[in-house]
Amino acid sequence: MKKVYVCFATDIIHGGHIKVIKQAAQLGSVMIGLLSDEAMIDYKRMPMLSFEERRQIVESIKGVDSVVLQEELSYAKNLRTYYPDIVVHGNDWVTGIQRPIREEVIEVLKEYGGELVEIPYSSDKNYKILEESIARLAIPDIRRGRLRQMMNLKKPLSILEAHSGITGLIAEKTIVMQNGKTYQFDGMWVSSLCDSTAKGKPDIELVDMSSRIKTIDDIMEVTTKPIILDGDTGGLIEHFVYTVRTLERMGVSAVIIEDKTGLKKNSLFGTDVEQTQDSIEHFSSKISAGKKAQRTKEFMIIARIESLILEKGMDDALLRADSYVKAGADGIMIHSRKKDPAEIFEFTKKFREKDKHTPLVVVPTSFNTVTEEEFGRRGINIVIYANQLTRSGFPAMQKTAQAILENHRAKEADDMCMPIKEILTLIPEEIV
Ligand code: SPV
Ligand code: MG
Repeated sequence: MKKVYVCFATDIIHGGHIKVIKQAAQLGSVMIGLLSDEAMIDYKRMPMLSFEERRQIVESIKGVDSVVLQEELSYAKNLRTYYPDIVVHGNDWVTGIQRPIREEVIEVLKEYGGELVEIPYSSDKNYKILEESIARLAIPDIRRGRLRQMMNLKKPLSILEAHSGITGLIAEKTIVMQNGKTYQFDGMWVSSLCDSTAKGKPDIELVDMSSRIKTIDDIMEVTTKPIILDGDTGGLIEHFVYTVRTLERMGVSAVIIEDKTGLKKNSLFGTDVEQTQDSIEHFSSKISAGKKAQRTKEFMIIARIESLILEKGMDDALLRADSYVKAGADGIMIHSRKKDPAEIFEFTKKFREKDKHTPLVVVPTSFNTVTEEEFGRRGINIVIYANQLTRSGFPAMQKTAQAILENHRAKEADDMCMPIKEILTLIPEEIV
C-alpha cells in the first residue's frame, strides 16, 4: 500500500475537498497534513475552528487514514519525516503565492523518489461563495474577539498602522513567503499620529473622536482583521466611557490610552516639549470607569505608560504597570523613544517576574532593530508598527509632486507611479 500525503489548509470542508480525498484514497493510504493554527493565521486568516476541532473533523472523513500536524506551509519537514510515496494537490498552485511551495515539494520528493500527483482544482462557484463567507469575520461581534483569540495562538502578534481604506487593505492583504513560511499582519493600529497627519493636522487630540470613528469605519468597511485604536489620553473620564461603548459596538478589539493629561503631544517628542503625566490615581479611575462601562467580554482597554518617555524612571513605570493592572487594564503598553532597547527589555523582564500573563505591547519605532522573534521570546505579546506606511507614502507623493513641477509635465513622474491599468483594477468591483 502506497503512502499518500495531502495538506489541508482549511476549516471549511466542501465537496471539492472530499473529491481530493477520494482520489487520493484510490492511490493508497491517505495521511492528511493539517496546517497548525499559527500557520493558518500566517497563510490565510485566523481559522474559525481550532486545530483540535479541525483534526477531529478531518479524521472522521471516509478515506482518511491518519492526520498529522503540518507546522508550516512548507511540506519539507513532514515529507522528510513520513516519506510519503505520493503527494496529492489541486493544480491551482502552479501559479500564485503557493508556487515556491510546489517547487520545494518537487525537490524534496526527488530526494527519495516520491511522486507528485496534481488533480484538477474544482472551480465550483458555490465553493468560492463558501470560502468567501469568511467575510463574516468582519461582523463586529466576531471581529472584536479575534485579538484575544489570536493572542492565545501566536506570540507576538504583528500589527500595522492604517489610516484609510487603502492602507487598511495593505495591512489586510500583504503576504510574504519566506523559507516555506508565510507572513501576514495580524491586525491594524489606527494611530493618532497617522490619522492626524492624513488630515494635515498635528497629533494633539485635535482630530476629534467622531472623525477618528469615521477613519475606523472606512477601514472596517474593506477589511476583516482586528483593530486596535490609539485612543490618545482617552479624554475626560465622562467621555471615555461613551467611547468604550462606541468602539465595542463597532467591533474594535482594543483601545490603548496613555497616562498623560492636558495638551497631549506625540510621545516621540519626549521631553523636548511640555507634556504632563497623569497621576496614578486619576488614570486608574479612568481605566476602571472604562472597564465598568464595557458591555462585551472581549473588548480590551490597554494602559500605555509614558514614564520612560518622560524620564520618570523604571520604578515609576513598574509601579504604574502594577497599579493599572489592578485597576482592570487588560494589557500594558510600555513606550520608549530610545534607539537602544535596553530599557524596554529591563521593564519587560521585571514586569514578567511578577506578572506572567497580562499582555505586553510595544511600539518599536525607535528601537527598530529588535526582531519580532526576540520580542516574543522576551515576553511581548503585541508589536505595533505605528507609522511606517505614512512615513514611506508621504515622501513618495512629495517626490512625484516635485517631479511634475520641475518638468512641467507628468512623463518624468510616470516611473514612480503605478501603471494606470493596475490602479484601475487594484480594487475589485464585487463586494467580498
Ligand atoms: C501613534 O502612532 O500615534 C502613537 C505611537 O501614539 S507614537 O507615535 O510613538 O507616540
Ligand atoms: Mg498616538
